[in-house]
Amino acid sequence: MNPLVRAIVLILCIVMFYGCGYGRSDESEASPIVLGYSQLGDESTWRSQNSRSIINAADEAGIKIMFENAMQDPDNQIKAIRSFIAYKVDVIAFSPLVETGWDTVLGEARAAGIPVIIVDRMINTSDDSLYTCALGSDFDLEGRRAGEFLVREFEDSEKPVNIVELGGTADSTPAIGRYEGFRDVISEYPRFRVIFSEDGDFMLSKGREIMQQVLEEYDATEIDVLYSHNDDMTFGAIEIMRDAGIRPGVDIVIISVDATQRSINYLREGVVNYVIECNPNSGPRVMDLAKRIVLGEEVPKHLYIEEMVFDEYTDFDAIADRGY
Ligand code: GZL
Repeated sequence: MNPLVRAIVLILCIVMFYGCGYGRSDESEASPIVLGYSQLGDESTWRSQNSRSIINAADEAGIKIMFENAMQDPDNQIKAIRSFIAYKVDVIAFSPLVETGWDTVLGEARAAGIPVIIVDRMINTSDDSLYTCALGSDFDLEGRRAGEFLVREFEDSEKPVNIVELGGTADSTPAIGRYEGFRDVISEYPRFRVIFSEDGDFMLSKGREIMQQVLEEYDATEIDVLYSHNDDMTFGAIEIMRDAGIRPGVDIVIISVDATQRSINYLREGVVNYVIECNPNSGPRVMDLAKRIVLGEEVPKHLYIEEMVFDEYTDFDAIADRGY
C-alpha cells in the first residue's frame, strides 16, 4: 500500500477508535465489556438485594463484572477503584458510602480515560466532570413523604408530637436527604418535635441498641412517633419495643423507609404505619448505562429511580412479593 495512503488509513482508524468516546465502535464485535463495581457494604436487607440486582444484571447483559465489597470502609472503595484503573476496565461504577473524599481517585479514573457511573448514593463534588452519570433515589422526596404522612396522621389534634429518629450513616446521601426532606415539611408545624435523633448506620443491631438507649432516657408515653431511615433499623427497634411491652404501630406510630417484604407484612398487620419505597433493583439500568457509555453514547448526567409509598389503605393483594 502506498505509504501516504497507509498513513491516512492509520489516522482514520485512530480517529474512529477514540472519536466515539470510550474506545468501543461496535459492542457486538468486541470482547465483553469489563465493569469494575465497588459496593459499599452488606449492612442491610436492601443492600444485599442491591448487590444481587447488580451481579445478576451484569450476567444477563453479558458484561464481565469485577465486584468488590468494601464492607462499610470508604478506603476499601478507593483501593477497589484504583485496582479497576490498573486493570484498565472499560467502565467503573460504585455506590459511595459517604458523599465526600472521592475527587482524587475519580480524577485518576478520568486521567485513565475510564468513565464512572455513580449508583444509589451520591458524591459531593464541585467537579461533575469526575463522573459520566449518576443513577439513584430522590432521598429528599423520601424524607418529605415521611413528613407529609405525619401531617396527615396528626391533622385532627393540636397536641405536641414527639418524634424519635433513627438516622442512616452520617454523611451518606440517604441519611442527609431523609433528614432534611423530613424537616422541610415538619418545620412548618412547631408541635412536631424531634426529641432524639441518632445515626444507626442502617443496621438492625444499631436500631436495637439506639431504641434501648431511647427507652432509658424517655418514658414510652413521651414518644409518639418513630421515624426510621431504613427497615432494618426499624426491625431492631420493634424488637426492643415489644420487649418493653410497647405495641409498635399502636402506642408509637412508625414510619420506615425501603419497603422490604417484612416491612410490608408489618404494615399489613398494623405494626408499622407508613412505608416509603427505596428501590434496590437498579442493576438492569446500570448495565444499560454502562453499555451506552462504552459505545460512546451521550447519557443524562442524573437519573432517578421511580419509587412509591405504602400505607394502611394499600391494596396488599395487588403488591407482588418484594423478593427481599
Ligand atoms: C438507599 C440506600 C440505603 C438503604 C439502606 O439508597 O443507600 O442504604 O435505605 C441501605 O437500607 O443500607
